[in-house]
Amino acid sequence: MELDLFGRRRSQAEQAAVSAGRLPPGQRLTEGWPVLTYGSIPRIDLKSWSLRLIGLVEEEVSFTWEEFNSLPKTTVHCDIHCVTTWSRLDNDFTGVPVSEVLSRARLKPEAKAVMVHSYGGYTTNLSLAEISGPDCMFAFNHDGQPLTAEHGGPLRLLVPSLYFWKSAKWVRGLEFTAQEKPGFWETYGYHMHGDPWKEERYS
Ligand SMILES: Nc1nc2c(c(=O)[nH]1)N[C@H]1C(S)=C(S)[C@@H](COP(=O)(O)O)O[C@H]1N2
Ligand SMILES: [Mo]
Repeated sequence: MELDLFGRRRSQAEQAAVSAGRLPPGQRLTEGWPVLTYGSIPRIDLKSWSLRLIGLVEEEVSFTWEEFNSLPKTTVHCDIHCVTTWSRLDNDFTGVPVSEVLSRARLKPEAKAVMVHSYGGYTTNLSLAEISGPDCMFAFNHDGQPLTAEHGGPLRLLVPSLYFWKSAKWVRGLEFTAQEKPGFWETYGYHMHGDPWKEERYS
């Protein structure tokens, strides 16, 4: 039986995840799927739902729910890591790649960063390079089922390479900016970047 950094025993599954190089430092495997939300779940009406691209764009872009659903979709298989130390392996998220959405906007050349806005007021910041990653998507489905409201349905952002607070639930828009400004948790000391393999938890 192996011990983790804190002298706790690891389960066989957790030890296998460590050996496979899939459990970042300081993380534990979780069963199920915890819900982490600051505040309450926003009420969202699909008839008035939109996803908007604003800020440093030549023209603002807005998708209705029907328009958004007609975009090309893909599935990403990934592990997710919450800064509160739980990790969940082998998730299948289905949705629209961020690259598909960005290709429908004309960004100004000064655009280098993104503030992600959610229904309910949550925000989080990312560099444009980070959110353009090939595994980043706007997800509707998890493991073949529509995302429940508590997990961000009808639509959430997925940025699997960073701590999960960057994967904004109930996403409603991307605001392009020249400089990266701190979002909600980043204002309270969470790291601006948030790479779990570098343990970029707080700054
Ligand atoms: N809109 C919104 N998105 C959010 C949050 C939130 O409070 N509001 N919490 C973040 C945090 S800290 C985590 S770990 C994940 C949790 O997603 P889950 O509840 O589906 O596990 O959502 C992230 N996205
Ligand atoms: Mo989190």
